[in-house]
Amino acid sequence: MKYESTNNGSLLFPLDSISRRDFMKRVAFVGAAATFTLSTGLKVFETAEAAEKNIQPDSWHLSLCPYCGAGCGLYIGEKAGKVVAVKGADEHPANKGYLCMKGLLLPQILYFKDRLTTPLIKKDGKMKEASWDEAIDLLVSKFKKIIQDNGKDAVAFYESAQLLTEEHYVLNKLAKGCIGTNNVDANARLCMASAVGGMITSLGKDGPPANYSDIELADCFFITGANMAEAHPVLYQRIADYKSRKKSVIVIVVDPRKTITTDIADVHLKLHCGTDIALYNAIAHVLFKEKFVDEAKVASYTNGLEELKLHIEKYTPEYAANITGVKKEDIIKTAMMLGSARAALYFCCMGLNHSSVGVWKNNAIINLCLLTGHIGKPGAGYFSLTGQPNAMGLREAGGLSHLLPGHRLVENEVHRNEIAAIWGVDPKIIAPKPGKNVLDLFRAADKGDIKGLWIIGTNPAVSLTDVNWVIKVLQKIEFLVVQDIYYPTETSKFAHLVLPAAQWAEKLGTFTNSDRTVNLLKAAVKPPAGAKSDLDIFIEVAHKMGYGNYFQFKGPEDVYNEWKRCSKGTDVDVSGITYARLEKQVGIPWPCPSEDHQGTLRRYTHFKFYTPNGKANLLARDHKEPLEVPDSEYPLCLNTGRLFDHWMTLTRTGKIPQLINSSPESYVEIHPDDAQRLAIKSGVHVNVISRRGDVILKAKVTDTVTKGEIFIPFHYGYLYKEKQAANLLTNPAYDPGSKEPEYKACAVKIEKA
Ligand SMILES: Nc1nc2c(c(=O)[nH]1)N[C@H]1C(S)=C(S)[C@@H](COP(=O)(O)OP(=O)(O)OC[C@H]3O[C@@H](n4cnc5c(=O)[nH]c(N)nc54)[C@H](O)[C@@H]3O)O[C@H]1N2
Ligand SMILES: Nc1nc2c(c(=O)[nH]1)N[C@H]1C(S)=C(S)[C@@H](COP(=O)(O)OP(=O)(O)OC[C@H]3O[C@@H](n4cnc5c(=O)[nH]c(N)nc54)[C@H](O)[C@@H]3O)O[C@H]1N2
Ligand code: SF4
Ligand SMILES: [Mo]
Repeated sequence: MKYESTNNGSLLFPLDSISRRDFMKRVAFVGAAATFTLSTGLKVFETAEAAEKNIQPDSWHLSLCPYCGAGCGLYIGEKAGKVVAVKGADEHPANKGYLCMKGLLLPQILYFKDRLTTPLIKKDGKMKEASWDEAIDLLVSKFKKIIQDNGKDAVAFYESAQLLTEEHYVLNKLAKGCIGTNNVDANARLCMASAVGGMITSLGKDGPPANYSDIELADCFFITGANMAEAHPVLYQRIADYKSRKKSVIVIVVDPRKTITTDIADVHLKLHCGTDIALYNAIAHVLFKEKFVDEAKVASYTNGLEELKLHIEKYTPEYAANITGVKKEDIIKTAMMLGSARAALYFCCMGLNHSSVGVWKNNAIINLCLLTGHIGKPGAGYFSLTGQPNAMGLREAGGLSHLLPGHRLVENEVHRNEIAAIWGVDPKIIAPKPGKNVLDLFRAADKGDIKGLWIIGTNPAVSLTDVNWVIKVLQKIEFLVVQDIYYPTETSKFAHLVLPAAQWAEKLGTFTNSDRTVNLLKAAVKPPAGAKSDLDIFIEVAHKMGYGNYFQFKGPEDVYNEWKRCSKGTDVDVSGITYARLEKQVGIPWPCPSEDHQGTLRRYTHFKFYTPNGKANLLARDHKEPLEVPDSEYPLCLNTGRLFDHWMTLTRTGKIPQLINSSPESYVEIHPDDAQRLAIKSGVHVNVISRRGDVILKAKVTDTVTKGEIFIPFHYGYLYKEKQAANLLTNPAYDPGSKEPEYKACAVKIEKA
């Protein structure tokens, strides 16, 4: 058995040269640090049972992976009503047949023992099985009573970017267009909100300019706040493969940690947590100074060139080096690389967004694209990586508390009228004020102002900041509904009503992945008896609430067709994308205004932006420290993030031995100097304490982190083990523009456990 080791130390599995059984055995031994390339030929992965009994699928259904926003195309192998295998779709433009381990092991998630198959109602403190009629009647009567006694805004919905676009659309129509509350927010607030804020303020509209096909056309990659090797492995593998084929390709990675992604970097800018703006401003400073900015040309498509030039005068490489801890020579070198690149792609993710200056960080990056002309041309552009599989579709369909479908705003009267006309409702029903973002929603529930909360497809008792407080609030809510695929989760344990949902492979609908590509997900099998699709649940509730007239949908395609009408003429026009087309063609990127249109790979090719004068905005942003910085009592800065084999709060991947075994418990990365000061050795358990809570974790002494900074993966909730959740420590403070929490910086101390 021969392994190929790439220049980044990750493993390439020449799968066609090993047997399937060998591969399965091997998977069990591979740690979190490995990424995989499955060479074309054998990309099938079966359930253990199917492999054991050599079961061949009866049919293959073209669909999509339900995990990260890379949006890998795959086929679901079905036999006798069960999913027995998946294989990568060679023809899908995102992954060209490759899947990471999470995708390959998908069949197992359908058949865990804790799959919900009946609604549950809490009676006398105990969960009791209930019929669907009982469950929906309870939900409807409780919500109606709360609204009657306390007003429409006493109820709220907290949904998930892992739902289908059709589901977002229907839920938002019910809340905003029928009940009349804008209190619908989503976990996308914890994720993409700052990137969206950055794109809107700089370019005029949400949605990244570039496309995955730009990867193989770029000659420089600027990857910042993104650990692509672990969080978007298939896209990372594309970059790594391309770089190994084309030696002149340059990779620059900006991250406070050394990661698997930094392994392929020509330059790793190991900045202090939260100091990006100083770094990007200094790069801009050098770009001007070294005459890489064609000022006349840039002025022709931007506003604010002179102001920006003046603003960044003080951001000399020396000045920024002091703030960021990055050597001034490296800042200059990076600027020279970007300035001389023909085409650079700027991949950005949560290292930018999880910050109290998240919007500004994205503005400062987009400034660099605009100054260098790296936008609107092959191989170039700002590229906000989508975290969850359908965070794009969620925003398209209006799934945040300030949005309406088609990237419209609740505050805008014209937008409200346009949507009310399509919904067939009185425009006055749609409230003109944005609803509450998720953290404020929990604050309002804490005060007793929100009394009915319906949580769908998200696990805030692990994933929100300051989860001690979140759990207190969950316990206090008068009527809490949780709609999930398993029971229990850390959140559903506090519910008064639990609704069992169908999941991936059991329901039909669309997702939009990172590069604006709309994909169709197939229902390859029926949900377990007793579970219903989120869409069917929303529609049933709408009917029972008395809004049946507005929800006369025969199925997901009907819903999609109504959503399509909302998109017509907007920047996110999907009116040319139909289910019939998506059956034949894997993925079409919007805008796609007509059925003979092939979709838009690249935006802004004419350097016309969605601002009043059509020019993009160069925005002068200043460095600001995180809202909680280390001090003498809490001397360390906590950074949190992801591991390759683990998905979010582990409700799915945590039950798959091949995945969870790579890191079965949480840990904390501590720099050797800090460890020495605290007399801590690798392997011992330590107590990490913030102003809000504490965790007890195994120490990993390593120079992947910088002195004064520590790292904890965020995946583990209390069902795994008490006192492991990184969010027991984090600060529930947010960016004032995007309201996205500062997950990646708060002050902590470490004591021996
Ligand atoms: N395996 C796996 N993949 C996933 C997910 C998962 O749970 N597991 N979740 C998906 C989701 S929802 C998301 S949002 C994405 C997230 O994908 P990523 O954003 O790539 O993942 P993170 O590990 O959260 O953060 C990325 C990096 O940001 C760095 N960082 C921290 N602070 C700063 C800073 O101030 N500046 C800069 N420049 N960098 C900083 C961290 O050290 C970390 O390495 O992943 C998606 N893919
Ligand atoms: N400290 C720290 N905290 C973080 C982050 C971080 O980097 N650091 N990252 C943040 C980010 S970017 C994100 S996106 C959030 C994610 O946090 P969550 O939204 O809590 O993530 P998941 O664990 O994926 O939750 C999805 C839930 O939906 C269920 N589910 C799956 N499929 C379906 C379905 O089809 N229907 C229904 N109804 N339910 C379904 C799953 O079982 C699970 O309970 O975490 C945030 N929290
Ligand atoms: S890279 Fe993302 S979308 Fe692709 S298989 Fe892995 S988790 Fe799924
Ligand atoms: Mo996310």
